[in-house]
Amino acid sequence: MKYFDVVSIFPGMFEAITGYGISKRALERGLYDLVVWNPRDHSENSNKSVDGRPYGGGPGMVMSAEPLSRAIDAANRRQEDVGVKKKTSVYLTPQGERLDRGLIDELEELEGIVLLAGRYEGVDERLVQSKIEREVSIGDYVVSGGELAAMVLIDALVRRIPGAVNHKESLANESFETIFLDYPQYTRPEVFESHRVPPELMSGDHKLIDRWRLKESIGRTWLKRPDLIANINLDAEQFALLDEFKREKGVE
Ligand code: 6GU
Repeated sequence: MKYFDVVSIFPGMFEAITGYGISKRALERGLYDLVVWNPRDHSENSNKSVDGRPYGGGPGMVMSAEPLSRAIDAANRRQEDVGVKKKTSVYLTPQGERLDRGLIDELEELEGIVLLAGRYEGVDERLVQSKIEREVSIGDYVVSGGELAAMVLIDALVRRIPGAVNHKESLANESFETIFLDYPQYTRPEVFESHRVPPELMSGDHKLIDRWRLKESIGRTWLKRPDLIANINLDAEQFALLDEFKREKGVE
């Protein structure tokens, strides 16, 4: 069981993961739990405000430390109540460490994560200093709040929980869970706009199919992600498959 507690002023956004697909089914199967804490419920002023104008001036608003602090405390308390031993607190921000497979590997070791999804120009720095252990970004671009980033992180972790993904093989086979990109997929019909399904896939010869798929995986990685290939030491078989791919495609 994994425990996610998210602090966000838009709890409804998380229905995107609790309400659909693999992450919905994993929740129903009791493989993880997700609670969203709204700082607005922890605001003590009459307008239930959760933000203020930035000291020093400038555009936009800043999320106030106090309601966020109380919401994070409630989130941490619930993690304690359910008996979470290894946990961390993550603030989703473009200033954070880039999310990649290595970071997902690290976070996978934990039983609980408290996630803070910021909005506006950010959150009061004193709150980050006092309540946040790590800062994480999903890439070098800006989205309008931490919610989407938090959901990316949660989904990437949930699909690694044993039992979350139906086909046992599909996890380990996926791009980035292996070193190469995925091979191309085809389904009916056999001919679409005069393009046939590759004959290897229609052969029924599973050794031939596996070899073709590995060749396509290596070839596509070389074509689409030369940066990844540069960091892989191809063995003799892989090198030969890449060579075959290049010759077939008439490249290089
Ligand atoms: Cl974590 N938050 C926001 N608002 N934008 C981002 C991001 C996070 N990571 C990349 N862009």
